[in-house]
Amino acid sequence: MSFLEYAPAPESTAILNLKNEYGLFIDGEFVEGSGTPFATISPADEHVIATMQSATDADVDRAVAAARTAYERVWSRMSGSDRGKYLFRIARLIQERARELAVAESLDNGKPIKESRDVDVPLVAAWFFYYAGWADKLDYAGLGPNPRALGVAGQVIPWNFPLLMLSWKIAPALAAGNTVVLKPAETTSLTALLFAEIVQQAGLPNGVVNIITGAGSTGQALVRHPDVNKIAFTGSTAVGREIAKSVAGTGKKVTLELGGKAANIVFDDAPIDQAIEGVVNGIFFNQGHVCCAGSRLLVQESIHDEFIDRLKSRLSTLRLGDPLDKNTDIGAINSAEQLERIRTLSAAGEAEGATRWSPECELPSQGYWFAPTIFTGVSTSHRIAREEIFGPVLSVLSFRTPDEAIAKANNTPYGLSAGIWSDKGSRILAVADRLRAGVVWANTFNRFDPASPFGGYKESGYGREGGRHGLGAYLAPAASGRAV
Ligand code: TAP
Repeated sequence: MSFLEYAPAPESTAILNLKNEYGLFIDGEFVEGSGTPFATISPADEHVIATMQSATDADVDRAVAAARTAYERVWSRMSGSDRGKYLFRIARLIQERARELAVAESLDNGKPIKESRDVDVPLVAAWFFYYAGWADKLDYAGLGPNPRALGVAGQVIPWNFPLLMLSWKIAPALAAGNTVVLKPAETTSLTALLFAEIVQQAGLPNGVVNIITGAGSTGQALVRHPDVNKIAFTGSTAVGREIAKSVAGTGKKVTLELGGKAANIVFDDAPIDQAIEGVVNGIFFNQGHVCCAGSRLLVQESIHDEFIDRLKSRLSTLRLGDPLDKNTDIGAINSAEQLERIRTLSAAGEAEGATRWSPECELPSQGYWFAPTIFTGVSTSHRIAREEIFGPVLSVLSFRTPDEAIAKANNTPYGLSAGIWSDKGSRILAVADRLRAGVVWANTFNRFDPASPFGGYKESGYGREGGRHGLGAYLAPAASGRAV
């Protein structure tokens, strides 16, 4: 058993130059908020990292006004190629500060440093590079010649990929010529504020990017603000539904990226070693705090027992512990609240008769931790097969035929992603065609590229982020009869 004991690694945080208190970032400056400040803590050991400001309705007004002025006076008048230069500058600064951003992200979120260092931060830079290249090519975004920016974009993001979700929101919005007010999640605001420093370093005109921290009520005030033209939200289906209701009839353009319950389907002709790695990556990457996580394993009956035995052996080699240790595979759960949700749903899995298994491991005594867990003998009616757990918990179901696999995979209110493992290209294409999921991976899982649109069906939301489609979400066709 190779689970590591949690041991702080203070030398890894030496690269950080964190402040004790962070302000709101409005109109190019860090300013005080008028709400009650709150602490952001490390989920690995619950120590306070810094104090954040809480934005009230009046602060939201200030931020939206700054974004409006920047839009009218500067950003909408700037050429696309000049906007692109700013985005390239931001992308390069992200690369220069990559180590620091990765350490801060792991500290604040709890994710393993090898993920923030090798996945999150490189993708953040890639997103800015990609959309920087689009800024002077908007005629090719799919909305006809001379498309217009929408104006001020209000953006609300979750805690699972704090910087990456920020880049998915801010990069296309700015490339398309919008200004933004972004609210990060309450438990993971730190790297958004480090990004605000990068915005200053890049010399971006004041008010083009504003970051307001606070609780859900801050997000609500932003979404409801009458001078916001576009809402981009990533988060839970419950809050997404509330947002859809509150903007109905206002003329605001909305994209919603919500939850998921992806099926990872393994056929008996799959390359088994590769599939085991893909299943592990699919559900245990980022502790399973991934909207497109492969949280339901559908394995063909003829290989079920062998596959589960080998999967268990592989899980026994995973290392859980200090997120800042380079050897860690599974870090901390982001918050006490999320830990409770994972525990509740796992208890429901046992109560409903599924068989629970975790490798032996001692969890650190402080912080929020949950051992990687597999449930076998799961049926489609079980809560753990239907509800998003958003944690390191895999529900295993079996199937006999491709038709049965497709029916089970589609038997969910969500439709964000799916995975297929098979040696036969024709089978992969035939099955992919019948899966109701926005993204289907073949013989891989959790791969992201800024050029590829991402988004879901059904309760997973609507609109696409990434690629040309993601740019189109921040544009409107040229007004007819008007020279633009
Ligand atoms: P939520 O509770 O929905 O929170 C998301 C964001 O919305 C946070 O910044 C939150 O602020 C804010 N918020 C809360 N209530 C609000 C309201 N009434 N109006 C406006 N904003 C509000 O989700 P979460 O727990 O942070 O994230 C987990 C969920 O996000 C999962 O369901 C996951 O599947 C989904 N997710 C989806 C995707 C994609 S791309 N589809 C990607 C990542 C995550 P506070 O943090 O202060 O509560």
